[in-house]
Amino acid sequence: MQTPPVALTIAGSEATGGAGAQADLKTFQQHGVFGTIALTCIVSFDPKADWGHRFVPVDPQVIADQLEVITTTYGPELLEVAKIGMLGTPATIETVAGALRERGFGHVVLDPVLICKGQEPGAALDTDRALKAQVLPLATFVTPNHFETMSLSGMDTIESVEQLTEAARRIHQASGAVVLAKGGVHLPGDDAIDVYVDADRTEILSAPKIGDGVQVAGAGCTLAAAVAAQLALGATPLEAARSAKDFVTRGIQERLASNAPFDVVWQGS
Ligand code: PXL
Repeated sequence: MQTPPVALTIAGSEATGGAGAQADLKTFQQHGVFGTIALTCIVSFDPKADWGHRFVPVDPQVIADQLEVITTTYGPELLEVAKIGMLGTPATIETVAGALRERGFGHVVLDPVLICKGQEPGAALDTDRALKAQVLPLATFVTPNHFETMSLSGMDTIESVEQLTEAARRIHQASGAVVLAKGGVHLPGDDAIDVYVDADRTEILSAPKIGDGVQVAGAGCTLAAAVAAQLALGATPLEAARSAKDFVTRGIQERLASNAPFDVVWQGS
């Protein structure tokens, strides 16, 4: 009998396997964590239209059903980490927030995917607002990218490590969650900088930028899933952040090329 920790991802399918629930599940498996998925939506890039997102939400009742059976199958002694990826609609957010309030999790790792190309801008704004109001307060660990960090902190520009740090502190103060704000390729310099903030400390995580401006899909999903997996294995939040940064850096170094205009992270190294 195996007794690995179990983790849940509440995320969308990205058919090509680069991002979303597919990246999460592969990341969990690579860490020796047993993965479960409550699927929120199905994204199919459109190769005939610039690889834009074709987006189909899963019926909220079907999302509630998946969460019901997962949390009934695995009690809190086995499953205490939930990772949240793309939710996509206000109705989905309502359903997921309700389920999270009903069945508490020790750790809720939120990758606050704010904008999905191919969605109506009006709908996306509603979705952003609902995510901030209903899901962010339930998160214990949040991993915003550069754009999401500006949106969640209310800062108009983030062009330096100091500004990224200030933004991460603001998000921590407003939400209470541990924050890992990702500068990625958006800050100047040779390094990809992420800023970690919890109640006691601020830490700058740094790794050399990889490739020559190459776009890599799935890095954000993989990072948050690796944080979730490490927490499930008993790491502290700071240990989880450091380890996840290393994991995603390796995954980007060993990425796959494809016919899409972006490469994809390889979790299997
Ligand atoms: O990387 C963000 C993301 C998350 N989840 C799904 C996606 C994407 C980006 O394409 O398709 C399902």
